[in-house]
Amino acid sequence: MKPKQRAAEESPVSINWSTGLLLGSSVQERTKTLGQLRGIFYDADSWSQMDLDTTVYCVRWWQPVPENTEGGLFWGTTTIEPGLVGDEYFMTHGHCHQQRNRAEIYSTISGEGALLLADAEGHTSMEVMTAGSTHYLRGEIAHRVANVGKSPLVFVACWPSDAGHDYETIATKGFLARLIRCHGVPTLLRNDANGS
Ligand code: PAN
Ligand code: ZN
Repeated sequence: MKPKQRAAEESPVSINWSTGLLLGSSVQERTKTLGQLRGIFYDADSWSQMDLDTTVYCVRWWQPVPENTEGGLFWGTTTIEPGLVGDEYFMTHGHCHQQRNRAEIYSTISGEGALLLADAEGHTSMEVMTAGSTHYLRGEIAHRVANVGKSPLVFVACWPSDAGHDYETIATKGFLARLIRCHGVPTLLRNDANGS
């Protein structure tokens, strides 16, 4: 008898809830270095003087169904290292979903962070991320996460497999505010405000 072929969604994947580590042969991994985040941080001078091979964050994710499958789900863990570029915290690139009606849920495993959310006009708000905090990201909202603590920030995410990632829109019509360390405190500062 022929052994039963395993569908992708049947290959075992496990998560360590203490560390957020996602394990399994089908788990994919993507690391983003400072060099790959050119143009994302406000203080380009400070950015250019840093070691551009420094890892800012790593995403490990599971795609149990092919990308763009309607009705499917993806699941991933993001780990953002602590650090600053000038006064701006290490953060993810940020994106909105190609399909603007595809929402997402984030839940924090460990660390201290800030979830930055921007509407279509770029108006930006912030939600505090701390162990256990769970966040519903409406489909049309651009999102990025900053690590404002001294240890890695780890969070899990679940999003529809046909959401798609749009990294272009935020480059032109993105977040109107950035998260900076001001007197040691994470502070949301409008891009057109003075000083950082
Ligand atoms: C997350 C993000 C992850 C990395 O899984 O993709 O945190 O951020 P960037 O994609 O902005 O580099 C998610 O929001 N998925 O939709
Ligand atoms: Zn997303």
